[in-house]
Amino acid sequence: MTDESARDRKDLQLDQDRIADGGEALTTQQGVRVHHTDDSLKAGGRGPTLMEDFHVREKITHFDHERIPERVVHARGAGAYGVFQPYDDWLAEFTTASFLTDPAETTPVFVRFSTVAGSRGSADTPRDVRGFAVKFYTRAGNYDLVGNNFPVFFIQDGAKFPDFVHAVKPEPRNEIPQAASAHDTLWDFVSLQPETLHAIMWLMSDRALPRSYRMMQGFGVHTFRLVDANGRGTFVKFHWTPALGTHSLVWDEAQKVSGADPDFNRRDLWDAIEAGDHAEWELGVQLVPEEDEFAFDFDLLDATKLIPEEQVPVRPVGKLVLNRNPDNFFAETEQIAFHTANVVPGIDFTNDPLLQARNFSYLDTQLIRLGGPNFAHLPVNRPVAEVHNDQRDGYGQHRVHTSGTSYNKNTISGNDPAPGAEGSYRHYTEKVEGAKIRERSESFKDFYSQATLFWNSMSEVEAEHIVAAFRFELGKVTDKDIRARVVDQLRWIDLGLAQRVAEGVGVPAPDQGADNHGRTSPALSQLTAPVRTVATRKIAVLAADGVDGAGLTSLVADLRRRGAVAEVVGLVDGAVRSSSGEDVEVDRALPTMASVLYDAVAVPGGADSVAALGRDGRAVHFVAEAYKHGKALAAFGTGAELLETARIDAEVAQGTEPVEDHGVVTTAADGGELPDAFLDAFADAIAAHRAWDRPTGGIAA
Ligand code: HDE
Repeated sequence: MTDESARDRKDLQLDQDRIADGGEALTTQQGVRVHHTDDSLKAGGRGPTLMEDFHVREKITHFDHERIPERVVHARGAGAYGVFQPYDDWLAEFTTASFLTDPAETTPVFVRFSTVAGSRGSADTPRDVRGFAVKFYTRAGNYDLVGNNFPVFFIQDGAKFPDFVHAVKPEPRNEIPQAASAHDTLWDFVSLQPETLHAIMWLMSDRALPRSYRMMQGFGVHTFRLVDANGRGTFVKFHWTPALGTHSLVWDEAQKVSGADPDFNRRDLWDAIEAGDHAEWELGVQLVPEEDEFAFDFDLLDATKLIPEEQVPVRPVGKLVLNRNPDNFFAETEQIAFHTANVVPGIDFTNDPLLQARNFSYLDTQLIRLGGPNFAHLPVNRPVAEVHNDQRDGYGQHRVHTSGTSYNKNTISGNDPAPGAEGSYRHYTEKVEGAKIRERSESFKDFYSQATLFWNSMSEVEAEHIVAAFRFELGKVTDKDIRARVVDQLRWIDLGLAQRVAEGVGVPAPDQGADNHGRTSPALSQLTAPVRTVATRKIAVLAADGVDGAGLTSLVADLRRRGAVAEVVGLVDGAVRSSSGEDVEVDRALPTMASVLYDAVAVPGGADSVAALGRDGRAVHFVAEAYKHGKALAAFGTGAELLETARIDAEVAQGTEPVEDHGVVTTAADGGELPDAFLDAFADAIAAHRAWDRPTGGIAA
C-alpha cells in the first residue's frame, strides 16, 4: 500500500522501526564503517586470527545468538497484517468494546496461522489442528483472540495440557514422528482420556487438512463473556467464516504436498496477498444470556463442547481482511506474542478451566521465548494505544523513561500516570463460592454425545475420510492393545464407526456400543453449504510444442477473468511453440511442480503437444493423479486423448457440444474462441472444489 491515507495506524507506527538499507555503507553494530568483510584479521595471510578483530567477532557472536526457542506448540506458522471493521452497531447492546460495535472504526490486526505439533521447520500439511490467532491493535489496547480452526479442544482442564502435548509430540526416545499424530503415545493417551474424543473426531476429519489458511474457519473455542456499560455479562462464542468457503485437501494429496511444497499454506497466503487477493473472514458471534447458562445438555464452560448453530445462530459482526505481508518473518511472525489475557473493556473471561490455565501460560511462555518482560516493546507487539505505567527496567528495555518516579501513588510527578481514567478495564463482577477442591465437575462428564453429533452430521464422503484416517493413524500404532482400546472407545460414539475402523486395523470388531442418539447439526459438515467460487484457485494448463495456442490463450484468459490463477505448465521452462508458430510463455516447468499443487488441470488440443505429453510419464501421472484426487479436469480438441492415455474413465465429447462427466469437462472444439458452455462448465467444476463421486476406485483419500 503506497497511498499514505490508506495506511493504518499500526503500519504507520512500524515506520519507526523499519530499516531499508538502501545504498548504505556496511557498519558494525556500533556504527563504525567496515572496510572488508570477507576475511578475518590475521597475523600474515596464512597466520592465526587475531583477537582484536572486533568486526568478525561481533559478526559471528551475533550469528551464534540468532535463534530463540521455538514455540512449544504452534511453532510452525505464517502471518499477515490486515484490518477489522464491524458492519454495524447491533452488538453495542452487549459490549462496550467499540472496535466490535462502531462501523466507523477500523482496527489494524496481525493474524498468525499455525500447525500445532510440528517443529518450526516442519511441513504445512500434516493432519493437525490449525491455530488462528488474531491480535487486534484497538484504540483501547491490544485484544488477542487466540483461536483454532476446530471449535472444540482435546482436554477440559489446563492441568492436562502438558500431558496431551507430550503425547502428541514426537516420541521422547527418538523424536519420531515429526508433525504427526499417528504414533503410539498419542493414541495411548486418547484411549485413556475419553474427553479427547470429540476433538479427535475433528482431527480425523477433513478439517485437519485445510486447502488454504484462507479457506478455513476459525473459532475462539472457549465461552467468553461480553460486558455492557452497566456491567451486565453475556456469554459469547466467536466464529470466523472464510469468504472463500471451507475446503480441504484429501489425505493422499496432503502427504504428497509435504514433499512437493512443504510451504504450501504459507506460500498460498503470501502469494494471494502479494497478488492483491486479500483474504477475508466474517466475524460472527453466538450469544447466550447469563440466565440461560444451564439451558444446555452440556456445560458452557467445557471447551470440548460446541453450541450447535441450529440451537444458537451465529450472528454476523464484521469483516476481517488480510492485506499486507510482513516485512520480516522473524521480527513479526516469529516475535509476535499472543496472550489470551490480552483483553479490552467489554470483553472478559469465564471460569472455563482451560481458559484460566491459558491466561497463565501465554505470558509465562513469552518470558522464556522472548527473553524477558519487555516483549511488548517489540514492534509487532506494541499497542497503538498509548502505554504509560511504572514498570521499569529488565532485559531489552527500549523505553527511556524521563519521569523522576516509578511508583504509584506519588506527589513528585503529579501522581502520573494515574489509574481510574475513563475507559479503564473493569473486571466483570461475578459472585464466586465453593469448596477448594481438585475435581472435574460432573457437568463435564459426557464425553461422547457431541462426538456422535459430529459423526452423524458428516456426509458419506466425509464419514469415509474419517474411517480412512482412523485406519491410517491406528495402523501406525505398533501396540495392538492401544488400537483395541481406541476402537473400544469409538463404540461409545457409534458402533458402526468402531466396526469399520476395527476391520482396517486388525483388531476384533465390537458388537455392542452406545445407542446413537441420531441428532445432527448440518452446519458441521463442510459439504452442506460450500461456497462456490473459482477465485484464487490454481489451474495447471499442460502444454508442449504444437499446442493449440489460440485455444490455450482463450482458456487462460477466461480463467484469469474469473479470478483464478492459471499457469501454463510446460515439459521444460521457457516457451512452447504453438501449432500456428507463435511462442507461448511457460509459467512453470513440469519437473518443478506436481498436480497436488493445483486445484484443477486443463489439457489444450494440438496433436503434437498432446502426443509429447502422452510420452512423458510425469505429465500422464499429473493428469491421472489430479483425477484421483477428485479435481476438475478439462480438455479441448485432441486434449482428451491425454485423458485416455492417463486411463481416465470419463465420457468425452465427440463434438463441440461440451460434455461434463464427474468433473471432467471436454469439447472437441479447438482453435480460437472456446465455447462459453465449455468454459462455464469447467469453472463450475473447479468451484465445486472436488467431484467426490468419481466412479473408478473413488478418491484416493
Ligand atoms: Fe495454546 N499455547 N494453549 N491453545 N495456542 C500457545 O503460546 C496453552 C489452547 C493456540 O500464533 C503457546 O506463544 C495451554 C487452546 C494458538 O503465536 C502456549 C493450553 C487453543 C497458539 C500455549 C492451550 C490454543 C497457541 C505456545 C491449555 C485454541 C499460537 C507459544 C490450557 C482456542 C499462537 C505461545 C501464535 C500457543 C499454551 C490450549 C490456541 C505454550 C497451557 C484451547 C493459536 O502458551
